[in-house]
Amino acid sequence: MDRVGLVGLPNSGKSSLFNALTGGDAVVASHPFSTVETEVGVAHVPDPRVDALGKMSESRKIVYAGFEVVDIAAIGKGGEKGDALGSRFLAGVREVDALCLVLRSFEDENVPGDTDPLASLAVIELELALADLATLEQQLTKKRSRVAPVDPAIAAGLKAAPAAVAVLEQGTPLYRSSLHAGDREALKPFFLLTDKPTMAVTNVGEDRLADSDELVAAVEKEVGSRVDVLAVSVQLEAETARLDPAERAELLEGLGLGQGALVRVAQAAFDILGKWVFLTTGEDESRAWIFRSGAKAPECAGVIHSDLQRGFIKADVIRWDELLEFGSLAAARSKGKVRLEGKDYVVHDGDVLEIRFNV
Ligand SMILES: Nc1nc2c(ncn2[C@@H]2O[C@H](COP(=O)(O)OP(=O)(O)O)[C@@H](O)[C@H]2O)c(=O)[nH]1
Ligand SMILES: [Mg+2]
Repeated sequence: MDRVGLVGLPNSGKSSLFNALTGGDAVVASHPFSTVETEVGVAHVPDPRVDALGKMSESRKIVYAGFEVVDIAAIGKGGEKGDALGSRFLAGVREVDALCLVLRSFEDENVPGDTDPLASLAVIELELALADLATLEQQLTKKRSRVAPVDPAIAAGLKAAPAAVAVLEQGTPLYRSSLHAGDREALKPFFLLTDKPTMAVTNVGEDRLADSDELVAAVEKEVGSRVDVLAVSVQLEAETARLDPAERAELLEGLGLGQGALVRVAQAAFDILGKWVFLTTGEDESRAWIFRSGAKAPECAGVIHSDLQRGFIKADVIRWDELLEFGSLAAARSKGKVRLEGKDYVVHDGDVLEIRFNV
């Protein structure tokens, strides 16, 4: 499962966002450094496509796509300088597949901390860039003292390192830079923090929801086009997280919050991670599965089970909304609307698959 790490200054609303996404009970506290342990939870993404297919097939079970949310221990200014919290923070960031920067934009005199999202962004990015700079300099020093030939992957990384160092020395994260894709790829063996797909959430106060677009535009202008930015009124969303889904949907709708933060954050996360969703449906279950965008049918079959990839023969494929029109796979098949696709079929987001296999 993909892991998305929440990264932000103390009191930016990370633990509240964690709760809003997972429906969980992370410790929400109003003083810095109270949540130093990293929390991990799973966000299940409500998906009307799965609901509709489940109804059509009278499925006993509905399974949504999920991703892991990691509430990473807060950083403070100077946190990278090797103190316990700093190293725990960096270890937490290193373990995730994507970063979600949480930028406080709500005013509350009872909650200490900066409320300017751009100021928070600058602090966070500097911390991350400095950590990456230290990693690369370590690698380059090691290289100078090395006698034995280096692993080719590391050698390619070292070749790309000086360009990355030049960017990081400016305090600029790599996800903002114009480094070539090839160089970014070559740097992979160093597990750099700012080389990860990144998104940002500005946590707007419930009283400033109307200013959301403006806040988002300001952050977008600063971080550049590679970072997905969205506004979430985190506390409001966290308060709805424990309601049952129908009640929650109604409340969010009433507040003008649409599908809510969970769906929007999930969409952005899957987008920056390059992930799509395919679906399966039957009496047992209707289910959403996450796969690498651009993957072919056998790789998708492997997401369900490795046997299905190993013994892959063909896949029956139909788009979810087309299938709904026919009311069943059998009906769609009898009208010749189910395609039989082979090993080279590139699966689309929203495809319903039935895998034929033999092991
Ligand atoms: N008024 C207001 N308070 C918030 C909002 N988001 C978080 N808070 C409060 O800010 C404090 C810190 O939030 P928390 O999620 O623990 O932040 P963390 O330190 O980043 O994990 C808590 O008291 C929250 O209730 C918000 O959107 N509006
Ligand atoms: Mg916290």
